[in-house]
Amino acid sequence: MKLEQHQITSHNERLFSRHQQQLAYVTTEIQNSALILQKLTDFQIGIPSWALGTGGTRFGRFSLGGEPGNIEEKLEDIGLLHQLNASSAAVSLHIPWDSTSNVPAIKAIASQYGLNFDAMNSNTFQDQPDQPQSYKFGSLQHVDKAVRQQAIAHNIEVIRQGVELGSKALTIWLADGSCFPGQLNFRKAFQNTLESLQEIYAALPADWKVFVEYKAFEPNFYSTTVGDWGQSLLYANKLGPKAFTLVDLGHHLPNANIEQIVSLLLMEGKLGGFHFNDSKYGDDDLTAGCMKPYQLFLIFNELVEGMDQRGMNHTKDLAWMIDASHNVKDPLEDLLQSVEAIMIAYAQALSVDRAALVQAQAENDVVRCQEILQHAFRTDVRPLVAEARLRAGAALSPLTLYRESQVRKELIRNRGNKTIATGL
Ligand code: PSV
Ligand code: MN
Ligand code: MN
Repeated sequence: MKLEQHQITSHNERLFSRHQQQLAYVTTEIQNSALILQKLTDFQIGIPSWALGTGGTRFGRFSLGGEPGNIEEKLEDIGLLHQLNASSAAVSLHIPWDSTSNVPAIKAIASQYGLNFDAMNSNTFQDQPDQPQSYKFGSLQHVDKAVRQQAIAHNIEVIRQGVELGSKALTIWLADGSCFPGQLNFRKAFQNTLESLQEIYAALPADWKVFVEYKAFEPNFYSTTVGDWGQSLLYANKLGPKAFTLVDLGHHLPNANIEQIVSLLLMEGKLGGFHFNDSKYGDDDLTAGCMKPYQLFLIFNELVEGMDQRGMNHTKDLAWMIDASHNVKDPLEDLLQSVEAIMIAYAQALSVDRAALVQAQAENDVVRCQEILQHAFRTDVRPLVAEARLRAGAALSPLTLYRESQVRKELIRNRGNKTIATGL
């Protein structure tokens, strides 16, 4: 399903005069609004192929209907998102959940919707029906070399598929770890994982990157072998210049200062990518910005400052991605909300009076520092985000248009009521 251009145009016409009033106000409030608009227009974020259906929990799953059953339909859904917000131009695939057996067809659909292929994700946390070795006790860390070899070969195969599609990165998230004290020799597990990663690294094409994603807990509940940013950074440093740390916002212990982690990883040139989501408790994978919007803003504040310091391109030099799961919401609506929240936080961070902050920090004027940040956070930048969409030919209010066009009803009509999309 695709929206007609006239649907977007007439939606925008209806909202236009109100939008203009709001925009006029914010552009007088914010000095660098022209620059922010340019950065927002350039900004694109990857959508994970596993976030397009309702995920469920181990207590059950409630089908929404109209969910994509294959990669072609997933691309169609992301195409729709991109039509609505002009900011979702990439898909991140998960192998073997996504079958890439028909590369020319997949590439043709992607280009029809203006989509590229973001980082490829391997899966060595589940056993596949036809595989000889089991990942029950880990994959790249496993005590048995045959298991490690199988997991290495899988990652290399994922790179191969990614090369065909035009992707430029591999994300490795490992469930490896232990559930009970004594189960694992930590150093051996680390060494085995490092050696395995080295073999995968050696198979990376020259222009590829590998992202080592960390997570503190789950499915293992005593130790995780890539459990925090320190472990991930150790691997990334030992592997070489093509290896980077990937920060998933939901993968930290409670109250971790994620913005500080981001700042230091950037300083080291080892921040490679992001999985945006939000959480109240653990790896909840909720809509970005729904629980801790101030934290999201503070993270972007570090990103903007750190990237500018290093002369990095905000759009190209980091892999921006969403990693979410939906139990009660329509996934497409949720993803529209996430992208909006991320762009709001980005715009707010871009509006921080950086020279004033530097000066206040130098003078140890703590109150002024807080005032500067909170002024940016409390300024309503939503009209700027909407204007960037308007300029890119997308909808002033994507969620409103999604509902008005009855997209979900149409998807259910096309795909049926009892649908399952692969994913977490
Ligand atoms: C599991 O926690 C997880 O959500 C990781 O964040 C990965 O990025 C994702 O699954 C896909 O493997
Ligand atoms: Mn993740
Ligand atoms: Mn996760």
